[in-house]
Parts: sequence; structure tokens; C-alpha cells
Amino acid sequence: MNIRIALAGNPNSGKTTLFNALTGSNQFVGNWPGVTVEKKEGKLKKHNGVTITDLPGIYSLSPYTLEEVVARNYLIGERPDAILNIVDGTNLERNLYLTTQLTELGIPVVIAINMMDVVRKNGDKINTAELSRELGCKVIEISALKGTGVMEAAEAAIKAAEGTKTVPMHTFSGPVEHALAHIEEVAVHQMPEEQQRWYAIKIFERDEKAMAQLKLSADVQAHIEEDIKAAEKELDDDAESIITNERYVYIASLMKGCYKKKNAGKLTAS
Ligand code: BGO
Repeated sequence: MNIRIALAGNPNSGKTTLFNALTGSNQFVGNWPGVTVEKKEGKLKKHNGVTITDLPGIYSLSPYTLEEVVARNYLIGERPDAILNIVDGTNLERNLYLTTQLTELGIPVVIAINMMDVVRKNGDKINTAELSRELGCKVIEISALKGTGVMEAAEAAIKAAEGTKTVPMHTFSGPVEHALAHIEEVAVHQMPEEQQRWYAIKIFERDEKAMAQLKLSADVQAHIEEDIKAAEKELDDDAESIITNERYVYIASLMKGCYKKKNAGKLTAS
């Protein structure tokens, strides 16, 4: 048995600290194929059949930086058995942007909210049960620095790997969903079902890498372009910005229900 867990998260979220806590000295360092970005893998402590792959720190799965391309190619091409998404609890709103994209890949996702020692010290509160319900995946509080919750998070990822794929809970606005439904119908039906939504969203965004991978005919491309243009006209923005903005609106609503800042709204003397 070999279970492959990918560790994904923003830069500075504590990914290296968590990777070291999970694997100890049992690490192998190399490069990602064809690029000089460092690749680290390791066996989970006390679980020889579980390999943890440390992905480069990224803010999103758009293909604009080398790190994003490396992380994306691995998640799409190699398809790990589960993703352990490390999230900086002191920067929850920004970190959830990547999370919303990871939940669309058709891979089981477990969220480890890190820096909980700082969150607690600040007196802030994260409603993890609600966040878990809203995002459709298990959420575990950890402190990678202090070592609390880290094995629990890894074990949750193992369990998730053996269970069902995470299903994205978020839906975009009517015009976008209308276009996505058409795209799913004409352009991505040859892909495994759990990956269809991811590809449909990427195609809506006119993501060149995803379009090249699907080898769409000129006919299909023209048909899809009409759907995208209709949504752009209705929402008065370009497709990529529409998706980005709607993600931020969704995350803001998640934050409202799941996050309480101790001193929110209070004026500070300065
Ligand atoms: C420095 N709690 C706290 N309080 N800090 C944490 C935790 C946690 O749970 N997890 C990580 N950190 P990386 P990426 C540092 O290096 O693992 C800290 O980029 C410093 N360094 O110790 O490197 C961690 O791999 C000087 O902090 O993240 C590190 O994702 C002063 O978060 C930082 C203060 O962790 C980033 C901190 C010289």
C-alpha cells in the first residue's frame, strides 16, 4: 500500500514546518521535472506506506508563476490520493482563495488551519465545524510550530484518501453556471466526472494550458466562446475577473459565518 498525500498552501503558511514535523529526517530532496524548483518528498512518521509530497508555496492555481505550474501539473497529472491544504489561520481570508480552487479538483481535501497558537493568543475564533460544512471537507486546527494536531491532520488525510472525493460546494452566479453547464456538455465529457467542473471553470477562464490539454476542435471552441461572451456581457466584466471576483465574494461570506476577530470594530489608541 502506498498512499500519496500532497501538501499544498500559500507561501509562509508554515508548510515547511509542517512537512518537517510530519516526516522528520525521512526526506528526499530533488527538483521538479524540467525546472529548478525544489521538490521534497518524505515518508510520514510511523506510516511507511504514506508519502508526503511538498508542493511549492502558491496563492492560486492560475498558471502564471513557475510554482503554480509545477503545483498544478502535479495535482492534475499525478493526482495524489489526497491534498492536505495548510491554511494560515491568522490570514484566513487570503488563504481560502487557494482552498476554493483545490476543492474543485476532484481529489479528497483536508484542511489544516495552522498558527492556531497565534489565533488563540489573539483571542480570535474560527468556527471549524461551520467551515468544514461550508467547504465540504474536514478541517483540523494545528500548530505546526508546537506540533499540536499535526498527526491528526495527516491521519485525516489518509482517511480522506481512502474515502470519497471532495465535491465543491460553491456555485457561481447564474450566467456563469449557465456557461459552465454548456462547457461541461460539449467540451469536457471525455474527462473523469470528478474533474469535469475544474476543466469547465478553466475553459471559461480561457486558460490556455487547459484548452491545449483538451484539444478542442475549432467548432467546439467557437461554440464555447459564444457562451463565455454572453456571460461577460451580462456581468460586464472579463471571464477571468468574473471568476476571481465571485470567489472573493464567496470567501467573504464564509468569513462572516466562520471567523470572529476579538477586537473587530474597536478603535485602537495610537
Ligand atoms: C519563521 N505557529 C507559529 N507561531 N508560527 C509558525 C507556525 C505555527 O503553528 N507554523 C509555522 N510558523 P514556514 P512556508 C520566523 O521562520 O514553515 C512560523 O513558507 C523567523 N525566521 O516558524 O517557513 C515558522 O514553508 C523569525 O517563522 O512556511 C516560520 O509555508 C521570526 O511561520 C514562519 C519569526 O513558516 C513560516 C518567525 C527567521
